[in-house]
Amino acid sequence: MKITNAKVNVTCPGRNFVTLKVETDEGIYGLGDATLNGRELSVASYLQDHILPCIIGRDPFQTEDIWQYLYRGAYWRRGPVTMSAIAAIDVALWDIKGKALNTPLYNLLGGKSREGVLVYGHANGKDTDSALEDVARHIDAGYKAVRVQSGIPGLASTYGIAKNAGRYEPAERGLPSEHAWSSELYLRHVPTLFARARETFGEGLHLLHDCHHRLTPIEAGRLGKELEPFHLFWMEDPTPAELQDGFKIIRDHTTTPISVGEVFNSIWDAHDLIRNQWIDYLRMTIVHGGGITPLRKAADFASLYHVRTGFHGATDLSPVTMAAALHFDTAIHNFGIQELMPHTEETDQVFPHQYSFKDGMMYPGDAPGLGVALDEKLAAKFEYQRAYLPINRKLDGTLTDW
Ligand code: GCO
Ligand code: MG
Repeated sequence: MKITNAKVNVTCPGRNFVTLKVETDEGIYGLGDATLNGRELSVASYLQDHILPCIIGRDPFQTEDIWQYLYRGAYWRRGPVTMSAIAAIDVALWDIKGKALNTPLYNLLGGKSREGVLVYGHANGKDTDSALEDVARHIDAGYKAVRVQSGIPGLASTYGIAKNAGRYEPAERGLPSEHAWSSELYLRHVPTLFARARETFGEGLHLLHDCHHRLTPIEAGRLGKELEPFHLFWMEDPTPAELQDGFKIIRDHTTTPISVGEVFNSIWDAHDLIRNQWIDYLRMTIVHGGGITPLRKAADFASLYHVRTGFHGATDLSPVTMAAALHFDTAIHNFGIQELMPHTEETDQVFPHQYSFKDGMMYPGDAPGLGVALDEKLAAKFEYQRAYLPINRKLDGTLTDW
């Protein structure tokens, strides 16, 4: 089999997505997600202008060699643009493999290790009461694990809270909006939110929280310690992770489990975190981590150190990545949990898919390959819209991590 053509699709059914379609001489095609929130067109260009010409004529079954060719052959390694582009090709080739062998992707990754994939949903609200109402709605919808974020008294807006009641989507049209931040106010509030959540819903529900890279390691140690009585499933992205040693400080102070890695794009971003057992869950996902080929190795490495996966699954991860993640989650031994932020109806129509949700679990479906398609005619109706993630400033105006 030979790759005959590869083309990039950019569409905006409610938010932007970049999708790669790789075609072969046997009429089988594969899809890969190349979406990088707020920087979408750079990945489209990396693919179209630089690497797609290099894969035409190659055997799509050679996923390992093609991955090494794109990674080592670039000379300039790593980075979110490069790795998302490589991931799109890698995932499309695994999709082709599954279709050619007439078997779902999970069978190529070890077969089923479990029947369903535990997912967590996002509950949020402008204050504790409304966040808890949203938790109750999630329980009614079947969720067994819920991330809880609420507005912080004294701050006008913050990460994770839907502007108008309903769906939370962090990317916004126009230039980046600004949030205000105070670690002091945040640290005062969050333990009270989780005290109420446990008191209201009991021990049966998994509770998660995302700090979104805002604390220093010692502040995160304090938060983790104060959250211990409420038994969180995890505390996510407590501190920016460029300095991996920072996590030792957090670990030294708390038994609250830690997840990190949605912005990672290489195992080298997590190498020290994993081998020192400073984290419990790795969130680096298939699209931003370079594809299925390297993620399989990363998950195996993590398993040696009791680290499980907890793949990023926000709305900017397209249905193609969601499908790939669900096959992966189904197959590997050290799966932890999968994030689910449901897409808009338009997005689901542009990407018809086999995966499904029932009683707090997701299922990849049994179609060959990924089990997801792209309706190119419909996609063409939704033109790309420039959009950005917000930025964040401390109360005195200093720019800080969002
Ligand atoms: C999460 C994330 C997202 C990100 C978004 C950035 O845990 O789901 O933090 O909401 O902010 O995916 O592109
Ligand atoms: Mg996050």
